[in-house]
Amino acid sequence: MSQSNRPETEAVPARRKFLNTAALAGLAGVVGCTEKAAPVATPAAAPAAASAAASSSIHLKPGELDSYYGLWSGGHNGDVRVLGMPSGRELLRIPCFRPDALVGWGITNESLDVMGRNAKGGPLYNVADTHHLHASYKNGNYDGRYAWVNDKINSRIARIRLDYFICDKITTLPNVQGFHGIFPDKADPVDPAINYTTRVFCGGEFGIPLPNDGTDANNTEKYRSLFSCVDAETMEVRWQVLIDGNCDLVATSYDGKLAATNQYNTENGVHYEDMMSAERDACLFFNIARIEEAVKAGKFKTYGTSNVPVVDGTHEANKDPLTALTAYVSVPKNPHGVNASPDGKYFICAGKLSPTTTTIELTKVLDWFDGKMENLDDSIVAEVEVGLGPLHTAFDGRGNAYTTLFLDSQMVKWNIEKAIAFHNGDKSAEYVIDRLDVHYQPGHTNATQSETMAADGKYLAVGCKFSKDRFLPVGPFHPENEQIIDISGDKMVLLADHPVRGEPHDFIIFKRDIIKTKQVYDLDESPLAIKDPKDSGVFRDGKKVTVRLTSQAPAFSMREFTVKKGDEVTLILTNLDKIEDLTHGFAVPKYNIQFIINPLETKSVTFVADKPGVFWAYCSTFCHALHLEMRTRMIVEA
Ligand code: CUK
Ligand code: CUA
Ligand code: CA
Repeated sequence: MSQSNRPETEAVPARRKFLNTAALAGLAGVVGCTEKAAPVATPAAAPAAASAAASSSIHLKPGELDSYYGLWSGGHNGDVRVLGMPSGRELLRIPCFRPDALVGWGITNESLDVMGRNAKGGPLYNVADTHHLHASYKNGNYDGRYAWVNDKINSRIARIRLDYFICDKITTLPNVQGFHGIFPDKADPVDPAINYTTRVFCGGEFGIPLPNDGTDANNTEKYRSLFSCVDAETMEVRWQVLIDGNCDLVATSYDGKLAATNQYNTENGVHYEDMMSAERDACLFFNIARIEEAVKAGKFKTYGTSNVPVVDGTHEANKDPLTALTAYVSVPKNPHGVNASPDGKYFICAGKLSPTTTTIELTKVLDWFDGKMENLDDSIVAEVEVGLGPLHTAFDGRGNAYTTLFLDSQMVKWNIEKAIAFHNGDKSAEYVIDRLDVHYQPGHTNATQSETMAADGKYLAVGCKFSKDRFLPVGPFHPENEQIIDISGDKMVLLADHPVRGEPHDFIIFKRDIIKTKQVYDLDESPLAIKDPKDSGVFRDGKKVTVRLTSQAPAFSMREFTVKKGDEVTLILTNLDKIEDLTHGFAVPKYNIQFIINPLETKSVTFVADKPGVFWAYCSTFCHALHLEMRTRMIVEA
């Protein structure tokens, strides 16, 4: 069904018309609407009254615990934020891609082993841009093992261990620039016994010449994007798919058979006008079992110095449905997010430059791959108008979808089956159920358990990209506004605003009982652990010196230790306090050393003792009434 000949529904007034005139007019619409609400935005429709009327309260009494965890991508901080929900209280930041001065991430050897080192031995990069965070699945629900987060700038994927809430591995994707969408699979496409995550899929957004060694830099025809599969356990890149167009976000099916990415640049354009020149782009599906067969059969190439197998997923090579690795379902102009409904039936692409959402039925996509359905686009079961600038969709497990409308600064709640009925010609099907103003310009949204089969439809969080007038002014750079909405009833009710530092994108919210954390370390986690304070000391091997130290409040195992100027010192510290919450720190003036050490944890740092003198290495985390006295002297002899 084309955009123009569709009758308006009552819920979709005429002003929400598709901006399908000229490409530039479309973009003008984007910019114009953003400015519309700036900076003298009209106050929200009585948010205070709304929250007072809310059936559920997000206010927790002192000592009361939240019922959900939230994991948020930390944006340019390159970390992961752990929130209690629905209170929105921030509990922890897990450093991944960038140094962190509290934890000592980027300072300790253990963190540098994860981050990678530059030529001087420091962290490989100091910048990051995390967008998408998703967790491992089992039986269609989160299993509390891992979460993964992307770094768009340097095409890295980090894994978080959800037992210790630490980052334990980072992998750089080869042949890719602008790694954006990320999603773990939920089952194996072939082996039914594997009903849990073993792969993580990664979308490459920016086309580059392959290999990107300067040869074809000006030959834009040769710019390509790849879709990558990373092994959930080893974190090695298993395979990649060469595609036409680009990847943006990623979704996976519950049966493990399909992954998909929305494509806004099927044009392979290098300028935005080119990227928005086509009326329709695509949602590109990957047949996981067939791709892995092709890899096994040796039907792949490699590029440059990478030995990751790359299979051919281009249009040209995949015309026969019975052997195709990929399928390009058409979706209106420059779609954004793609989200899987919790009943496992549909992927929903948000229109972005089109005021529509496109609902694709997965069994029909599989029918096409099996040669049972001729026209691939017949897998589109609904394409309905929802409002201006649809970006991302969440679900309540009751058949409703909640889509952010960036330009309208609204959440729209719509019913999927009614949208399908409307698309099939039942014009009385009122699929839009509710709209709520949010503040302002929402990007990602997610509901409690939304992307699992256990979606429970209690709370919805909305990541608003602009806060404008919602908080005390703090100069030109505004915080963003994460809003919390009660979606348990028919009407959405705004419950709270939370300022956040820029710029988190995606997040997930899940029941607290999914997480089983270890509250103290296991001494054996580190091969370097010093299990007995008597094993402390200074051990010399030429110019290489190992200092072995333990901590037990309120003292370190050595009151002083001596090294010589020019020594390469590796200091290993084990915290032998086993009481929960008894964390010490270790800070050395002038040596750029500071890290924390949790109960029974071991960390090490390596540095050259290039400054002679006395250095009071002190405990930097309040641990005891004698915390200030908890020190040791590092003496560097000239
Ligand atoms: S993108 Cu940020 S609002 Cu990177 Cu998921 Cu849509
Ligand atoms: Cu140990 Cu403060
Ligand atoms: Ca496009």
